[in-house]
Amino acid sequence: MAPRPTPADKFSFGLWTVGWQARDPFGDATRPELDAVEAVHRLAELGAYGITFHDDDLIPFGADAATRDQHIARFRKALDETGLVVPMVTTNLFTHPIFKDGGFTSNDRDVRRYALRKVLRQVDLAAELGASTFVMWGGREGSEYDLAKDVRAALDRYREAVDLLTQYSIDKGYGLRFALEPKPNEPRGDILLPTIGHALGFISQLAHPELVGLNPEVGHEQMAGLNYAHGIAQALWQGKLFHLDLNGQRGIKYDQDLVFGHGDLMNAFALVDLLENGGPNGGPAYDGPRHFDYKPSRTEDMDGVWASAAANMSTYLLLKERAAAFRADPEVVEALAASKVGDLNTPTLNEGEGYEEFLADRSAFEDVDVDAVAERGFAFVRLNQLAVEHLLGAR
Ligand code: 3MF
Ligand code: MG
Ligand code: MG
Repeated sequence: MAPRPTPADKFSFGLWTVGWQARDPFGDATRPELDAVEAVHRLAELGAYGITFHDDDLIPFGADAATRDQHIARFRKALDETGLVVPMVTTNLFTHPIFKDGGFTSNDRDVRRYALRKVLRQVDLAAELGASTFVMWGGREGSEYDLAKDVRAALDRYREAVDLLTQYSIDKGYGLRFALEPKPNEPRGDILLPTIGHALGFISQLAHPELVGLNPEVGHEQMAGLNYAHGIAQALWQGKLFHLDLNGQRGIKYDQDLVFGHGDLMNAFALVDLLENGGPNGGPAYDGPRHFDYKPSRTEDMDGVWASAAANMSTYLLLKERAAAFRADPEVVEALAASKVGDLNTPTLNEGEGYEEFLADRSAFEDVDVDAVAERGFAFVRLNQLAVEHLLGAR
């Protein structure tokens, strides 16, 4: 039996996920429009705790002030009725044709100024709804043609935008944290800040790096052939895992946005183990929302939409259960020790040891029996097979 989620599990969904009508570059919508109020109620019934949205998901682009207020009021009412919260908010700088060459980094200065104003308005709404994280996915910030984009100038403009936003949040007392979402390509041929590593490097150049972190997405890293669990581990190590987008992806191809776990299941297992058991003393390493950014496949009707939303949560909970069983299994404990996994926490140098003492230690180099040490096996395969057996419910 799949476990049932509760708000304590902190599952959240983008309004654009269950609301996706399944229009793709080759085909029309296969599903009707979904009212935001219904999305809030259905997600709450399924056991989610939060909902997130782009401005244009809730309020049609270009709506006048009165229409905008109405949409926000209806949404707020639904939140109040259900207890669902809005932990994260984001801006759409990719759908409208004005953003065809990007928002913050368009070659057209008028577009850049417009984009920044659109985001500032959404920052106000984020604060109004009590969000703590503001995500920025620069889907159109990039190019198809190398000579058409001065990447260094584009990064200057990107920084200028992020610096303005952090200053605005500080001055207004909003207390928001900004999370950049890397993606290598799609819809642009090449997107700026393509991976977790690029985004971390960019953050170090900002005026308020402490307020800017990451919102890494499973599929986006895997589209670049990268290991998502490793990327998340580095983001955690640098104190930059502000939020995350969970979904599934099968290899290096277009952004599939499958249900979480419906891609690389072993990596999803390692990820959940890291998030839930990778903290100090074996507790959670991350306590933010478990946010799903997936697309109910184009083949699904509305029942399939809600079944797929539930599938994300139950897959996560099943993996959490399996990871707990894995950690509690004495044979796993023994295998982890045999593989010296915990030994990596021991500093390489002795306490107080500098390079002089180190160079004087013959046992570290001159007296090492290199052949004997090289013969030691690590038994990683045995450990991984135990993980597979737990994942398959054989233990
Ligand atoms: C695209 C995405 C985006 C971002 C969203 C949040 C439409 O591949 O992942 O979803 O997650 O814009 O900022
Ligand atoms: Mg995606
Ligand atoms: Mg995403």
